[in-house]
Amino acid sequence: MQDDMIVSPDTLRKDRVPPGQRLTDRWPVLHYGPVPAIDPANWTLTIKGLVDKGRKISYEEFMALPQVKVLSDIHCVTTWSALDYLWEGVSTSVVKDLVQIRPEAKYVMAYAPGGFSANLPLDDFFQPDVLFAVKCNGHPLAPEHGYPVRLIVPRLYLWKSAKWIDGIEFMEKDRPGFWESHGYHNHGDPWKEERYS
Ligand SMILES: Nc1nc2c(c(=O)[nH]1)N[C@H]1C(S)=C(S)[C@@H](COP(=O)(O)O)O[C@H]1N2
Ligand SMILES: [Mo]
Repeated sequence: MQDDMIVSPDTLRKDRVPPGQRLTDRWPVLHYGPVPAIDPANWTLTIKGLVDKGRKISYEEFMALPQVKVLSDIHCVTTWSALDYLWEGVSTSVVKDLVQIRPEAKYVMAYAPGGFSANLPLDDFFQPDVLFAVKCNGHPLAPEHGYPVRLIVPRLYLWKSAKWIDGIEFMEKDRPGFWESHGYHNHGDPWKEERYS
């Protein structure tokens, strides 16, 4: 284990597989709509909502930010789980250095092309194992897994981990995202089986 690595706490459980889940050793691909072809030269991360001043970060600026490594498992609500993913990318906590978040902000919405969104309480978004991932297990993300940048929220079902993320919005009031408006649970804790609503 590398000493600069953040270990997601659920990987340290005696039984790492949440209730109702089974292990798979291949990595399924799951999303709504087509895989967008994103040229990093045109990719930006928009930070908006309850911040002092909205920002649009270019890929070059983004890649110059400090990076972290996170070890986590992944759990899809469709009942597959997979263990030991090593993510590399930018910790969500870096956003606090890029913008001043207003104290009223309690939720964040993550956005991706084609109308995708996923909502999260700020407390979940700013856990130390949450990151904007650019690599998985030493390789850049494959297009179908979110290239160039995806969110990874290890402690919640994988639908919160927006692939191809291109924006975040800080909000005072919660609002359902894409899957949450299609019957998925608003929160999505796999250990509590918060699957559907
Ligand atoms: N942009 C986008 N991200 C998304 C989705 C989506 O439809 N669009 N689906 C989510 C769901 S339901 C799952 S299970 C995971 C699957 O990630 P994977 O294809 O890398 O396994 O992506 C999540 N992120
Ligand atoms: Mo999913």
